[in-house]
Amino acid sequence: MRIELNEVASILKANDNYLILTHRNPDGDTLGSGFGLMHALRQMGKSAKVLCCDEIPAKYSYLYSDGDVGDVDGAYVIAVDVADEKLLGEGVYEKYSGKVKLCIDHHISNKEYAEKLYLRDCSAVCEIIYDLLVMLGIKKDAQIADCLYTGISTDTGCYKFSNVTARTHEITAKLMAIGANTVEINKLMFESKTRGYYMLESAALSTLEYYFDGMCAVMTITQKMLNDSGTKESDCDGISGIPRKIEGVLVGATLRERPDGTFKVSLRSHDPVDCSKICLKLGGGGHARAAGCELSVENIERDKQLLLDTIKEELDRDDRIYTAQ
Ligand SMILES: [Mn+2]
Repeated sequence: MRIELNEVASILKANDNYLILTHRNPDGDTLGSGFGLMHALRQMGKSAKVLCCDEIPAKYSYLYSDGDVGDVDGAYVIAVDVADEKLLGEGVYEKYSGKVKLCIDHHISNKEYAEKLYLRDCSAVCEIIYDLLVMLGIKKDAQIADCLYTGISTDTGCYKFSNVTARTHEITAKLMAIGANTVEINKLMFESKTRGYYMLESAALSTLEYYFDGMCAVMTITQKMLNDSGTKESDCDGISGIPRKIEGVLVGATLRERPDGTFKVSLRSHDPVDCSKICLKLGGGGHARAAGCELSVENIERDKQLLLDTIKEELDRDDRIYTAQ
């Protein structure tokens, strides 16, 4: 059931003993909104913890302290930035499937799996958490400001993506005034990559293929490339944005091989190509300009062709796409 933000505030006031779930391969928004909400709930005198199926990458360590992460028995379960229950990931999904009471999300593709859902199409869940904290009268300290700034800056590609609105900047101005360490966070999130990352990027760039008069670019990252470069998933933030940056490309796809041989597909597009529509047809989801889905292991060539056909359908859908060239 969809609810309004004031109902979310009432729920948070009425209950206690919270467990906040993030999505697997956690990013700045799911962690920033999770820990931001956790700090706020504690300020309200409630107990709260965050649970993630994967290890939290070290670069996010400033968001929390020891003891903030873990499972809680009999908790009121909240999911943040999780569009589909399956994205809770191994272990957490099995345990909490059908048990999420409240979901706060900004993915238009949200599967409505939670008992109650607050959904708003905005740049980051952290924007919603900001409004929620204002409504709850929470004193926003520098720690909370760091959490929310992390989510907003990472989900907007440091304010470069089309999901940025005037409101995004207004909230950010408030977070800066409260004391968010924007310079330090920007350096950690955007201006610092491992040596392995650049080895991986170089290998990945050599795989670029172009389709449909150069309107689609496909980049492939294999397990071998990941192993040779010694990179972890969390070192590769932003790599999926590369194909879309190429001149003339309207939709960029990055295919990343998992250890089991399946491929994770990340799509990025320019207006008016809708990645969410393409990925929904293939069992995934996301936003209009950034979405994802999976390719099975049995027949990668067949599945890749299906992906290309689905992209082509979306490119053909709208005359503006061709006349814009
Ligand atoms: Mn997000």
